Amino acid sequence: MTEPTANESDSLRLFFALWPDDATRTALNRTGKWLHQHWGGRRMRADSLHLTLAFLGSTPVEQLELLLGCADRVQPKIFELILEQPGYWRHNRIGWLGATRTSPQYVELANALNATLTSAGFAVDARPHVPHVTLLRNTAGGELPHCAPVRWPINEFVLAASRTGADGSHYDVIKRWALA
Ligand code: 2AM
Repeated sequence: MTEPTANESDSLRLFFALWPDDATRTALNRTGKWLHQHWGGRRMRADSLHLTLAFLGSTPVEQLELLLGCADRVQPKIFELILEQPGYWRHNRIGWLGATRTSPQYVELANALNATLTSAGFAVDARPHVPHVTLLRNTAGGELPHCAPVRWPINEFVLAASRTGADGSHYDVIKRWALA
């Protein structure tokens, strides 16, 4: 397990996510470059690309063990995620790549994680979950172009912590869970 860096108040900004393998990261980054040509804005660094499954936000480090125990109880199966739908949110100026159809295994994984976290007393984001990989920030968006699908073999999920640096957010993977 990677030692996370806690801030002064000993809390971490945490989220569970799908973390791309090298080939998927390259494909997502290529789509980010292409979408940037259409919509402008600021591209996410390749090393920061991910898909959030459950967002916890600021969490006291003493709750980390409880959190890891929650994830240990989730037993998802390997599946493939196909991302082919670009999208844009006006309220936060994010340009993203998502899925028009998510597999039942994806829904099971996201639901199981959110359910076990909620039952342990963690306050997860309660808004409807839109599976997406953020590719652009501060973008004007525009027409939705057709996009080459990115096929992502999912064989693990991770717990990650975010820190804010001068050049944007940085993410540290704290622990990985292999899918069966
Ligand atoms: P975003 O890329 O759409 O901003 C780390 O910040 C990750 O958590 C990012 O994937 C981010 O999504 C997501 N995130 C940040 N705030 C969130 C919130 N309130 N609810 C759900 N996800 C959030």
